[in-house]
Amino acid sequence: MSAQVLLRFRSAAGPVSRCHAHQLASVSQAARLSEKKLKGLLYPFSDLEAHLSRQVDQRRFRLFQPNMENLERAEKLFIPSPKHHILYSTSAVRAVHMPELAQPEVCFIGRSNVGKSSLIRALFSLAPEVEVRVSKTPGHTRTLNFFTVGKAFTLVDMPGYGHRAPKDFVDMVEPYLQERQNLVRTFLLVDGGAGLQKLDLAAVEMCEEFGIPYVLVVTKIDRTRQGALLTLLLQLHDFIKDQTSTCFAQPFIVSSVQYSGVHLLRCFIAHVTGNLQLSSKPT
Ligand SMILES: Nc1nc2c(ncn2[C@@H]2O[C@H](COP(=O)(O)OP(=O)(O)OP(=O)(O)O)[C@@H](O)[C@H]2O)c(=O)[nH]1
Ligand SMILES: [Mg+2]
Repeated sequence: MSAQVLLRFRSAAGPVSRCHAHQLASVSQAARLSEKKLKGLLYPFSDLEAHLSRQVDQRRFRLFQPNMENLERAEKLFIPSPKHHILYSTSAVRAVHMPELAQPEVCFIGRSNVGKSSLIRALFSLAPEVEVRVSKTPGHTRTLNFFTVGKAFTLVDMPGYGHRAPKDFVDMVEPYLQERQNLVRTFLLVDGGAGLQKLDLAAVEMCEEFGIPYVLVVTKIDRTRQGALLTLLLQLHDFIKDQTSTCFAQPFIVSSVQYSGVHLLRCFIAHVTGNLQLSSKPT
């Protein structure tokens, strides 16, 4: 395995210790919070609602709003067990080196430093043996890194585009996005503080050109003022409506530091990979 591989599975054997998992990593742990804080953590848009003008149709930000029972059902997929291994599988730089897998796959793309690896680390926080390295230095992830989640799905971390991107970024990422048969959803991360940048628009164009289903995810919301975040969300909503055709209508918002939106994203991944049929009880 190359020294540049960022994500490493430390120990495939033995019982899983969750002693290092963040205290808000699971729904049951988070349930100790006050009702308002819990709601803000699981459904981060709820913290912004009060600041929205009544004229804005808020339903469009709640298209995917499963109840807590569904969040907990989805979470089980992210907890390893002797019959359900969650592990780093391999890294690749070219399509020929990519593992041939039948199970559904999701991938994470975005500018370097936007928080892709951090979000994956937060998603896998209930499987702490899966070590995900992040760095303040942009351009840290240099390869496509594959993680298998039992037989349920595969998750792929990608190098970032922009500053310090690998020279062969395009040769690495484009064929993957265009040709990967089992890719069911691409998560395109946008920095909450920076908003949609030129390079993000190029990534959107690429997804549109390939006709692949993708979702916008706004990262680092713990560092973004609420007013700025709301403005960005409204802008993204109009952008998705007017300028995209394969983008999911609702942008997700997350903080990998505070875990906001992470449980909801786990549930969305479980759903789009066909591992969770949503029950219809309201939130
Ligand atoms: N405050 C805050 N910082 C974050 C968050 N997510 C990531 N970061 C920080 O942003 C920096 C970059 O994070 P990474 O996860 O390595 O970013 P990346 O998109 O994987 O970057 P490349 O691999 O270089 O493409 C690190 O210093 C992280 O700690 C977040 O939700 N909140
Ligand atoms: Mg990375």
